[in-house]
Amino acid sequence: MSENTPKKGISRRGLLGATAGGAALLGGATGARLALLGGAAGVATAAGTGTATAAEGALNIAPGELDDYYGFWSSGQTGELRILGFPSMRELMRVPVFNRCSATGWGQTNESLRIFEEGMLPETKAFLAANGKRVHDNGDLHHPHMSFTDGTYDGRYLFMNDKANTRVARVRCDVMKCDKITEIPNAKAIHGLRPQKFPRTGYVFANGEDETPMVNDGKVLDEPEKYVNFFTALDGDSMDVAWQVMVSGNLDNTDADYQGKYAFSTSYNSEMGMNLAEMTASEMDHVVVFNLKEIEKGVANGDVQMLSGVPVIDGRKEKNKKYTRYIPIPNSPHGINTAPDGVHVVVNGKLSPTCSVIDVRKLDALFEDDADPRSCIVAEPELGLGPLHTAFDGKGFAYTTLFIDSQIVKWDIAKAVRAYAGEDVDPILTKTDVHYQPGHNHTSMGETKEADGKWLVSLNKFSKDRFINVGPLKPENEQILDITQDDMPVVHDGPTFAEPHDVIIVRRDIVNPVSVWDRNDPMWAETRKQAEADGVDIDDYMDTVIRDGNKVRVYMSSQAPMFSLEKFEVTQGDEVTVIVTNLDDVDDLTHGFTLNNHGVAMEVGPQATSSVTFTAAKPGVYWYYCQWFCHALHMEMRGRMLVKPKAS
Ligand code: K7E
Ligand code: CUA
Repeated sequence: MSENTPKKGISRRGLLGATAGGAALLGGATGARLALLGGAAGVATAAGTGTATAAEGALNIAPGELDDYYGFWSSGQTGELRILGFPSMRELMRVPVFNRCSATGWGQTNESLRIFEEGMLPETKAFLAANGKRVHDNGDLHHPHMSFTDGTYDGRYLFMNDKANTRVARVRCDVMKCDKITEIPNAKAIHGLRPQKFPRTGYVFANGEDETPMVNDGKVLDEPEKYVNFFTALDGDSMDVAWQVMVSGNLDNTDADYQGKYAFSTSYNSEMGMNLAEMTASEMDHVVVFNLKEIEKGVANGDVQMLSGVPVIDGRKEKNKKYTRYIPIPNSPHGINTAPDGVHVVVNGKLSPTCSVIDVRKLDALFEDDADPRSCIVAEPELGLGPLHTAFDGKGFAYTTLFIDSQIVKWDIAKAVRAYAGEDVDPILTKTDVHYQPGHNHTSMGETKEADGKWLVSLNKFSKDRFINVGPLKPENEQILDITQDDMPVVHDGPTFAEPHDVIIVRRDIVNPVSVWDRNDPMWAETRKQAEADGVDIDDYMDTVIRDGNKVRVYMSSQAPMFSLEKFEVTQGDEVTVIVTNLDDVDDLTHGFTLNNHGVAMEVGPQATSSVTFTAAKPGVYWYYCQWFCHALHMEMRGRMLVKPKAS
């Protein structure tokens, strides 16, 4: 890997600017091949960081003014969802999903544990128990996407994947909290995720990235022919797995059409290789096209095998051709993006300098016998080095990230189609340098039929010298480009912590969260049942301690600046559950419950109920306090738990 290390005295910035240096980032033979493939396309043509113009006004949201868009950001290995105001890039909220959150108690409160455990596979429960845990406290959240109705966002839900622990989660947009986490059986490492766009979501499509032996019982390692992979369709309303399709090759990213007929997934390892050399061996990989109507028929007719309780269609290459088609695509394709025109689907070549454009109107014919598997490709423009993801402006232009060139390239879809048909036209309009190594990009409303062509955000994996140094671990850099201008200048840098993969930019009128919880919210329905059994009304003032064997349930309410209980007593060894209802019904009046030296803390939003359970193992007096600044007497909002020593 020595060629990847910049020599002393050569600036990182300068090295990355050069095509060969950029290619070397990928390392070894792959990098060398990229450099060869790149040719002239590798030469940067753009002006650098643009000088801000008209966009400056729109970007500069004055104090007290509101953004035009919600940005829903993934956070990669941090495992949470982030909400930013866009285009100001002000971080508004972090929504814990696959992670353990110290502030809110996510992963610790009974309400959140229930959500984690409801959708968990039995073998995972057993594995966690063997490790003294109830939930995984990490996740790798790559792709947040909103539910659709009729081809555009409908403001109901956000769906997101966990690559680390093979899960799909849902966040309710009314309260911006996670309400479902489904662990996907059979598949391993859910990566690509997209909702069905039409007629509605409907299905949430989720790709399995890591192949495993068909019977994964620890007896097979080096027999690649026994490895399979799974494409999963969840029901977005119930979050149950509706069906799966067994496929050949691995699956990377996915998208759906605007007709409700097809979904598509890229595969960078059609070879089913187990190491880097094997995975990148062939020049052509593929996109798998899933025929939704045929798959639904197959499931209804029982043309499935049941695996872990899920109906699984065999859609492997050369099998039942009615369910899937494999379109050869050069070389290890990564992102796949459906254009707002409802017709074109762009497949990003990654190790190939090209994007392949599918015309969805040609997909029906693709499923006829003996159809040329590439007959649906209508363009394949050479864009530059390392195309990863493409965004759209709704005006016929596409914007592709070039990872190795560190650029966004703007190109004309119609011209690319004409060039592919033999006409002498250049589809490339302009290239803008970004800093550095962009992965995903996204345009305002760009993955819907309401793409508005105003802004593009480029999610850059490296920030290098762009900010003052914070040590060996650098922030990433998210840049905004003004795509209303022909030269699409960079108008904003936004450093960010690990590791936003993807983002959606949603018009703010579509998203309408509440400010105060509804007392009948299902989030604490189970807690309510227990309270009813205990004869406690959790909607009212409460200061009741129920003893039930060695279980103690402490019911209290909070109203700024007081808990209803200034003290309570338990005995060493008791299993204690503290249930708190926040009776304040004012905007922005969140309380918390933190118990000193017990690792216990939870958020209790206005009109919410939260509960937490722990074992009182240490005799003594322990103060609990409110950790959300709620009142001038917030510091005084505290009380004592007495743990009496066990009589021995
Ligand atoms: Cu990072 Cu969408 Cu997981 Cu591309 S993915 S860069
Ligand atoms: Cu209640 Cu601070």
